[in-house]
Amino acid sequence: MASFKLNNQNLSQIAAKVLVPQYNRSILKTGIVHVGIGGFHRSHQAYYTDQLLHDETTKDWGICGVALLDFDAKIYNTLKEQDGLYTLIVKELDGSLTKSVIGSIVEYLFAPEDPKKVIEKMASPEVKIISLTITEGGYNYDEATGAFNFGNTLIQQDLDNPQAPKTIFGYLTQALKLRKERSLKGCTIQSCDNIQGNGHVAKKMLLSYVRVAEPGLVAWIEANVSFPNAMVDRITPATSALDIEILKESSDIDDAWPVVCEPFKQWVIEDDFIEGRPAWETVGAQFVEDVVPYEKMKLRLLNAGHSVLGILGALYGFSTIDEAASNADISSFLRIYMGNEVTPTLGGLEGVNLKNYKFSLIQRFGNTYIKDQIDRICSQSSAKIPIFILPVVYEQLEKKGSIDYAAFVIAAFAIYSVGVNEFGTQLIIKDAMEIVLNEKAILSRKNPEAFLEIESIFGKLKSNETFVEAYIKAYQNIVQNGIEKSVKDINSNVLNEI
Ligand code: CS2
Repeated sequence: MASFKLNNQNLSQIAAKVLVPQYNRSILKTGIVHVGIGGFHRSHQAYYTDQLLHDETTKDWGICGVALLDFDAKIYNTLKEQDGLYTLIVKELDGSLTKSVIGSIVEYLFAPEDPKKVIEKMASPEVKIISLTITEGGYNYDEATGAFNFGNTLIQQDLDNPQAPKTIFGYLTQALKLRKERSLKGCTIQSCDNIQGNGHVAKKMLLSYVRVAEPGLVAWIEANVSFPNAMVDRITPATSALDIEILKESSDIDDAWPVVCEPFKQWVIEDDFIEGRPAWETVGAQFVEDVVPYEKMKLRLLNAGHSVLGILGALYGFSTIDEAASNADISSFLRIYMGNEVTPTLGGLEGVNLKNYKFSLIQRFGNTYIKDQIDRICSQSSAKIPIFILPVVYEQLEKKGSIDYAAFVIAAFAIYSVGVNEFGTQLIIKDAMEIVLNEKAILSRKNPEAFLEIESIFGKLKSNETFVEAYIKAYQNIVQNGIEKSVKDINSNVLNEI
């Protein structure tokens, strides 16, 4: 049977097999501009919003998706050809697929094609929220100092050429400037990235830029723009050609870029939306006063857990996260890391059963249907490690707690960054710091400490004797005895904690 290309016109045929939006998309106002319309936005915020739009009274919260980078042309073109529609495929724990067509993205813009249009959209009075998934590295701060990185050539270009920006900071500055000049209201800038205090970081970085680019705008932003913190969560691997094929075969939908994800989802948000917000709590989001404990829990357990599985898994020669999670030694390593090194840094979490949370993570990582790619997890580790792993190291060093497992992961990452594992498998280093990582990794073969000299990742860690000692021990153990034996060794003296 022929398949139907996913677009408005074919929705009624598609509805015979898959749930489609039950609301009138053509009358929605665009209340949200979202920058970064990758898989995660489409499995998370756009999904929650779609659920909400099924409530007939809600018409103000359509989303305009902005593709910011040249690299994003493909997703822009796909959304354009499909009238903003895409299929969300939830891979349930029993392997069944729950599919639905999501309709909350009602407009889409490609910034490199028409920067002015994006600036105007962000400044539009009906837009109340500009939300972001621009990745951890997109916030442009120096890990070691916490300061905005003016050395970035794109930032310099935005300062020289403000009307045709390339970075999110250039866009936001121009849009907020228009709002001020036109005596319009402010808006909320809502980060949806995996960063501790993501709202605070977004605010601090934007203001650092504005202080140089448009100093007259600083006070207006402080008074008229809010930056809520949030914890976001839903594992969303890269879509494979097989996912596209299966969708076509099983549901007759020809979708060039469906999104696949796990059933679990969580969104904990600080209720600080200066011009109002969708009632996302009616579709499962939690609004709380203080997001910090939730963020810490998620970044230090889930995201760090992913990095542990990804980096060790790559050295073992695995290609998906579930393969790494089902290896008994890696799994013990992860449990001990979570129990002995992360948990002591989490403090109390009212209303959250931490033990259950950790157990549920082990189950989520082990979901054999998700096939989350180790390459995806290891990509951009230079931005992830300082957020997911190093804060735990600093706190543990301070209170003289264990750091051996974290040091082992860093040593494994130094070995990973050579680009090939001990079995001869090529490892993909997809990272903004790829060249430095690789150079230092090669130097580390003679002198393992060389890797810790990358100050923008490791700050002053190279002068901490306790850490360096544990790191060198782990490095030498891996190189001399191989990854499998060295993971067994480090696990051998410790109870299988969680
Ligand atoms: C992952 C995240 O990028 C990573 O390393 O840990 O993408 C993770 O899958 C999401 O944060 C899940 O919410």
